[in-house]
Amino acid sequence: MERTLVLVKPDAVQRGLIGEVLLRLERTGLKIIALKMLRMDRDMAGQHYGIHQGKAFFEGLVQFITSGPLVAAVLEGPGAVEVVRKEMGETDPVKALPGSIRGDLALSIGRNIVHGSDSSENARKEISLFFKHGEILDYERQIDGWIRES
Ligand code: DAT
Ligand code: MG
Repeated sequence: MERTLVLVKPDAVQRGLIGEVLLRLERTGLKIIALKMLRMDRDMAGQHYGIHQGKAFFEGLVQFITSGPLVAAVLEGPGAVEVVRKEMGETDPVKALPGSIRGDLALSIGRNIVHGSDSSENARKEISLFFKHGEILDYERQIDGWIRES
């Protein structure tokens, strides 16, 4: 089953939106199989956002993501990566559609509330940066038969 990494970023924590963001993602039917609060350090931020190293916004991005605690989660379900990206909306909240997390809750690209992996392969790498094996829980929910066919 597909998995994706979600970060409820420091702006959302400060604004009291942890529950709101997780609610919107959880109610899709995706299953939360790992969850923790932590503060990223520069080294971890560099690894997580390594692909953006050298870009004009990189330093600001690292400053922001390390500026306070965030919530990290692993969500599992069919099409988890795509479903979370759709719920998040476009990177720039001004362009993100109403109904999406960023469209409804944010205004600025550098304070855009939420991260979701952009591919299954990147999800695997990102998940391993945030969670040890034992922190990811393999469990069934009785309701799953009402959410997916198998
Ligand atoms: P996403 O978070 O939608 O996957 P991304 O991977 O392109 O977007 O960029 C990672 C984060 O970096 C993004 O959530 C916010 C920040 N960012 C991206 N482009 C930016 C820009 N042009 N100016 C400022 N911050 C930017
Ligand atoms: Mg990205």
